[in-house]
Amino acid sequence: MVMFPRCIFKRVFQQFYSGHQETTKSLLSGFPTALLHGQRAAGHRSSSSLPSVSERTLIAIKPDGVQRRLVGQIIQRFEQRGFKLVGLKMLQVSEDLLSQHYSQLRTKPFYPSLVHYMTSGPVVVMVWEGHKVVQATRTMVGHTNPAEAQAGTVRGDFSFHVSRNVVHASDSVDGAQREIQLWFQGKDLLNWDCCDQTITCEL
Ligand code: DAT
Ligand code: MG
Repeated sequence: MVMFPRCIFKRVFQQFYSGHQETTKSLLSGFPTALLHGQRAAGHRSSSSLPSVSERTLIAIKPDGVQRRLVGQIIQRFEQRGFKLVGLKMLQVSEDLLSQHYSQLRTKPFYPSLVHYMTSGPVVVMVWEGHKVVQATRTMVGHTNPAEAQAGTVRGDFSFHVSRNVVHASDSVDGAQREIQLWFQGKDLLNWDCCDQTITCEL
């Protein structure tokens, strides 16, 4: 059975009862084509008028996640949830970048070992976009200490010690903005339209 998003049904009913059968027909026939070509259905607002879905966050797969070949599984979780990947790169982090990233932790006793761990191998750093993405990805990542992280979270499923907790996720919208600017240049982030944009939420 072909599934149509609620917004299409709503418009079809409105058009049908107001006697615009031609428009109704074109709405229905146009839907699969629009889907295939990654366009929004007729009458939908453009992404520039959708501030509620434009939130972004920084997620990094730490060296233990990369070494343990967990990159694919971790990315899959965020894709599957419906978030949009707008930036991705792999790099060996410098101590300088890391000290800016973790500036609030510099005085902590574990800071030297955190730096050692984070600079021990490549990391995969990403920017994800979507509605309430900061809060949702924090929940998906789980408690800082994997011993307390729930099963089903990334840390709860893939790790057991706070010193090797596999992923980083920004903890606030402001923090996310700061971290994204630290790790990415604006030109490295892509604005693109997901073909499922009208399927995954009503805007
Ligand atoms: P989170 O990564 O959940 O945002 P955080 O910002 O408080 O947590 O700490 C950053 C990282 O520092 C964390 O992911 C792992 C490390 N860390 C935190 N507390 C630690 C501790 N008590 N011992 C060792 N490493 C710790
Ligand atoms: Mg943090």
